Amino acid sequence: MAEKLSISLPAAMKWVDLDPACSERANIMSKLRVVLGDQLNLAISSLRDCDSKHDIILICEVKTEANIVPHHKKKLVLVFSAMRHFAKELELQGFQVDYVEYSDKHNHGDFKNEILRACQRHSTNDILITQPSEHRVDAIIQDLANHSQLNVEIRDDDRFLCSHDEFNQWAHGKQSLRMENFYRMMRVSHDVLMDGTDPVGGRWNYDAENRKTPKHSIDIPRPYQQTNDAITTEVIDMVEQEFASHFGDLESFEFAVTRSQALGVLEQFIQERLINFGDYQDAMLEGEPWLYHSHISLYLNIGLLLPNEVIRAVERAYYQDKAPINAVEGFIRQVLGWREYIRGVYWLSGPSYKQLNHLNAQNKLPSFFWTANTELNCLKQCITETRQNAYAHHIQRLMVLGNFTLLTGIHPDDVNEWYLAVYADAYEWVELPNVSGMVLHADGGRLASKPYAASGAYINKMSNYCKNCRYKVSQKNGPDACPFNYLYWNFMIKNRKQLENNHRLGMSYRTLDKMSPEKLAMIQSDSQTFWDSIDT
Ligand code: FAD
Ligand code: DLZ
Ligand code: SF4
Repeated sequence: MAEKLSISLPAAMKWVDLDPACSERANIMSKLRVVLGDQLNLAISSLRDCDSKHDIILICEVKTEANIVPHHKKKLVLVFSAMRHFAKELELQGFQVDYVEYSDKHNHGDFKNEILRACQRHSTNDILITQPSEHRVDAIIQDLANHSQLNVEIRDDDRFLCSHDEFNQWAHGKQSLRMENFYRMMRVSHDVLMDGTDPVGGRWNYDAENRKTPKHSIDIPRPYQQTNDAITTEVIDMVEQEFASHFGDLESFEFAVTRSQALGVLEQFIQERLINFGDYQDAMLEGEPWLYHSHISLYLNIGLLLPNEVIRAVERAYYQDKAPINAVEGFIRQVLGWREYIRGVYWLSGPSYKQLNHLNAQNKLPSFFWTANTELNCLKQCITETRQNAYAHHIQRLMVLGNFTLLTGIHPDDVNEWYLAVYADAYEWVELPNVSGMVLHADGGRLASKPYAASGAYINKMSNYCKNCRYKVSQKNGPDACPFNYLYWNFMIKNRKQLENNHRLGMSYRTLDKMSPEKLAMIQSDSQTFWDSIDT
């Protein structure tokens, strides 16, 4: 038996019984249905046909997942509390749940050994699981399936609308994968916002109307809040004790932790924010982290909400005249388009995507990304809000934080680690393509046709951050100039070889070519002086 079982069991743990006769008995007896911390939905494929009399549902809190990066404390509370609430809900539905808590003294702290230990506890060799959402955990489950005498059934992850096969079929033979084309295909195949074969309203995309500059006077509703129950309070205490050194503040934990609460977040978004979602989608306002965004990614990504119900609810709101087409289409494009597309690219690209570094970025992440101790007000605001809320909206992540890491050439490993740690919605399948593809251009343009590099003018246009900044956004060079201004041109100079043939950057290179040698020298020396002042 030891020969066949290439997975190593802890010394104290002996495999109970792997002879075929017993396997057969186990088949009749019970299946171990493993539910991971991001699969918290009764409709998940691993729970389909669950036999409440015989089958055991295993949910386990493990060290490896909690410590793979210094996850934000609020993210840990969200995941553990949602897992515990989901286990309770399953029990109320009459299922048998085996829940392993983080501090259980028998807990081995990783999926493989906890699944094996549970098989032993329940005398079964039959395991059933929905495919994990990321390569690392998928490999652990494949390892169990390939190298042992266990019967492991891995079912498709039905928390998404586009299966791996469908995405691969769409991508097959395409030179470049463009989200807009994928999105239109999804609109048609799922019949979302369609008027026969035409898009509702006559246009596929209303993005041009979604770039309003914020005004101070806009009245922003409060985000969803709930009062923590005993389960969440216990988890908060546990996280405070066990993860004291992790990133982020734990004060005012107000996230939803059950499906019904998450549905409440969605409902509140549709009633109060959707109407303005489109107009202010790209806006950034000091002291207003939540704006008119939906704040549902953290629930979609752990299974408390499913994409189809979100899309249909928002589509319904349009037909009930609750929101205009630019808001509804803009929102649906994010969930039906971007989210599914990003996940498709992640799986199509395989684990090696993580190693890509097309622009050969080698710098270390500045330490102020963890402390918010910087004089660049836009970065200070976005990092402070990230520390407080485990949340920043898309433009903050892309055009402030991401833009800075792109312009200063931070190594993709450092940037990916930071994004995976600090946001409550961060899982590798969604974080990695957004960071390495969308922000850092590390994939050479597979995901985005050009790097989202921008000078201070963009940040000034879309936010009010520059008003309270010690730097002057209107100045291009010198000690008081906005660093984004010279860093932008320095980036274009440094990466000329890789970028100058990109037709979307043609205008920038033509402008660069008109600059005097003195101006170019100033850009480079300001950038060097700035970088030398940064603590990494
Ligand atoms: P809204 O603005 O209300 O948008 C609605 C929904 O659309 C989101 O809930 C989300 O599910 C989906 N969505 C929108 N844009 C994207 C996108 N680019 N990729 C995938 N889904 C999208 N999103 C994550 O869920 N997890 C991450 O780890 C993550 N990391 C990111 C890192 C970077 C550098 C960037 C630029 C974006 C990242 N995003 C990530 C995408 C996006 O920023 C968040 O989904 C969004 O800010 C979540 O807030 P919200 O729910 O209020 O979104
Ligand atoms: C994010 C997370 C954390 C922090 N902890 C756990 C855990 O203890 N147990 C668990 O099943 N899942 C956890 N998760 C979510 C997993 O990271 C996620 O399910 C996998 O990464 C999917 O591949
Ligand atoms: Fe950011 Fe530059 Fe504006 Fe300061 S001036 S907030 S550094 S964009």
